[in-house]
Amino acid sequence: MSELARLIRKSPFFIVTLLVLAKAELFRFTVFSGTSPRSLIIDLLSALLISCIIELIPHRRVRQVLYGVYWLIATLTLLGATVYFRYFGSVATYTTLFELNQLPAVKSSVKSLITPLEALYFADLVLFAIGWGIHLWKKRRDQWMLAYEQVPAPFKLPYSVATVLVSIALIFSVFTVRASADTTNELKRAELVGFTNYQASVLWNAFSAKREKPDVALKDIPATKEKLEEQVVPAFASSSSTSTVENPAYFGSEKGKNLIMVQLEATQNFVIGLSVAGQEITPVMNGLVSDSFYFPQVFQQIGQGNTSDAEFMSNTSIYPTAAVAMSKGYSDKDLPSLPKLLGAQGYTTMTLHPNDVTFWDRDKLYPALGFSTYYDKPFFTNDHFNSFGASDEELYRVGLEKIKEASAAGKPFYAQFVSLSSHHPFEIPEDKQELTLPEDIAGTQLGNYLQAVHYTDKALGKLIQGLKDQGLWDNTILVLYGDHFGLQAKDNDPADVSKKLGIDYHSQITRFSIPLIIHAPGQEGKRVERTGGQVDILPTVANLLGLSWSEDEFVPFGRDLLNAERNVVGMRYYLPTGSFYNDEILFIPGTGFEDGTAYSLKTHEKIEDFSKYKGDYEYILEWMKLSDEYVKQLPKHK
Ligand code: GP9
Ligand code: MN
Repeated sequence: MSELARLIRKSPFFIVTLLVLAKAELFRFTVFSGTSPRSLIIDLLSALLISCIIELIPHRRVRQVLYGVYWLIATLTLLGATVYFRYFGSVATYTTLFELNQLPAVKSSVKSLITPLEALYFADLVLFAIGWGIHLWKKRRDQWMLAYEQVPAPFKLPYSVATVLVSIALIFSVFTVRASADTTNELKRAELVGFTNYQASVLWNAFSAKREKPDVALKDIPATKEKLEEQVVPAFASSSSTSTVENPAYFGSEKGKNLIMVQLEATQNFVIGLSVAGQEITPVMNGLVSDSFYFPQVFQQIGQGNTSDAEFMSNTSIYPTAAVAMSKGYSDKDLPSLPKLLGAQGYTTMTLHPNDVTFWDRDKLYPALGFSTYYDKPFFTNDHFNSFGASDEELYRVGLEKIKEASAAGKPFYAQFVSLSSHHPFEIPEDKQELTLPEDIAGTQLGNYLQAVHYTDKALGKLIQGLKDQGLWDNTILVLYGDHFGLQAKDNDPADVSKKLGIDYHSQITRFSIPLIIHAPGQEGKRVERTGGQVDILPTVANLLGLSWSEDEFVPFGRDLLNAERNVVGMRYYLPTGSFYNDEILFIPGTGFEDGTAYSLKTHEKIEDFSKYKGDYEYILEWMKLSDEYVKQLPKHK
C-alpha cells in the first residue's frame, strides 16, 4: 500500500490524469445531470490522451512542467466553464477566450456567479499541501534517524505503452465526435462527447465550415427562403417581409418620421404592468403601452455576443450564428442594415452607449452597420452609477443634445440608445433605489433587479419628456425592447419568484420574454399577441416607415409582426439549437425532435403530444442555417 502511495506521489502521470478526470466529472455534476460509466470512460480517455502525449517527451523536467501546465489549464478551464454555464446556460467553447479582455469590466457580475462549490476545483491543492507537509516532516524525521531511504525514480510510462494509449484515445475521440455530429443540441453534444472532445468538435466544425462550399449560394438565398416558408409553414408565404406582402397594414404610416430605438439592458417583459407593494415597477412604460403597439410575446435570440448581438439583430434582422459574437466575427462584412436603409433616405444615423466602444468590438460593428456616428464613454460625464460609469439619465441627457443638433440640420434622424443602468448584478446607488420593497424581496437579486429596472424606466421618462420639450414627440417613432433576461436562474427559483411577485414565472418562457413596445405617433394603442423575436424588430419598424428593398439588397430573417399570420422564432446559445417559440409553444430539443420538451406559452404546462410541431422544428433548423449561410457569404465592406 505504501509502495502504491509512493508510486502515485512520485508519478505526475497518474496524479494529473486522475485529477483532471475528477474535475471533468465535477463539471458534469454541476453542468449536466451527472456522470455515468460511459461518460467516465470518455473523460478518462480524453485525460489520458494528453497525459500520454506528455509521457512521450523524453526530458523529465519538461514533462514535469507540462504536467503542471496541463493541470492548471484543465482546472481553470473547467472552473471558468462552470461559472460561464451559470450565466449563459451553454457550454463555453474556445471562442469565448476571445472575449477574456472584457472580464475586468464585468468583474462584479462574475463575482456574483461564483458559488462555494467552485472551491472543489482547488481541493487538490489542499491535499497537495497536506501531503507536502507530511513529506517534509517525514524527511526531517528520517534524517534525524539517519535512515532516510532513497525514493524511487519517478514513474514513467514506457514509450510503447504511451504510444498505444495515445492511438487508442485518439481513435476513440474521433469516433465519439463523429458519432455526435448530427446532434444539433449543443448541450447534449457536449454531454455525449465530454468537454475536451466538444472543443475539438467545435473547432472541427468551424474548420470544415470554412472549407466547405455553402449549401445555398448567396444569389439563391431569397428563393430558397421563400420555398422553405411555402413548404413548411404555408401561412408565412404571404407575410415573410414587408417587401413581399401585398397590402400590408400600416405600411408607410410613419413615413419620414424620426426613429429612436432604445435597447433596454436586461429588461424582461414580466415587469411591464407589474406592481409590488402597491408600486408600479415601470410606470413610464406602462403609460406608453396604452397608446402604443405592445407585443407581450417576444423573445430574446442573442448568441455569444449578448447585448451587442441584440444591437446586431435589431439592425439587420439576421440571426446570430452564436459561434462567436457577431461584432467579432462579422464586422468585416457589408451588412445590410437599418442605418443603411435610412441613411439612403437622408436620415442622420447615430448610436449611443456609455461604455467604451471597444467592448464587444463595437468600434468595428458600428461602421459595419453603417451608423454615421457613435457616442461612447468619453462623450458622457461619469456619474459613477455602476462599474461601467455613466447612468442612463446621463445617456439620455447627452442623447437629447445630439438629437437636437441632428434635427436642427433639418434632416430626419435615427438614434439607437443602448441603456446600461440595469446591468447585472443590478446593484445601483442607494439614493437611486426608490422602491420600498417587502422584506422578503429587499436586498435579494430580485429586489435589486426591480430597483434597477424601476430606475431604467424613470430615466426613460426623462428621454420622453425631453423629446416632448423639443417638440419631437409627435414626429418620432419610439421603439423599446429588452436585450435579454436579467434574473439569473441560479439566484431565482421560479417558484419563489412566482410566489413573491404573484405571477407565474417560468424558467424559460418568462425569463427569455422581453418587452417590445412601439410608440407610433397617430396610431392607437394595440396589444399584438403574435410571437416574435429580436429579428422581427427591423421588418416591423421598416413597415411602419414604409421602407422597401430589393432581394439583392437585403434579405431579412424576421417578419413584420403587425402583418405576420403566424410566426416561429428560433433561439440558440441560451437554449440549444433547434429550440423555437411559435404562437403556441416553446420547444426545446433533446438529441432530436422526438425526445424534446414542449411547454404551452399560455399555461406554461408541459405538452405531451407535440408531434404536430415537427414541421416547425425542421423549418427553424433550415431557416437559421440559411441565415448563417447568408451572413457568411456577404461581401466584405470597404
Ligand atoms: C457593456 C454591455 C455589457 O457595453 O454591453 O452587457 P452584456 O453584454 O454583458 O449584457
Ligand atoms: Mn446586456
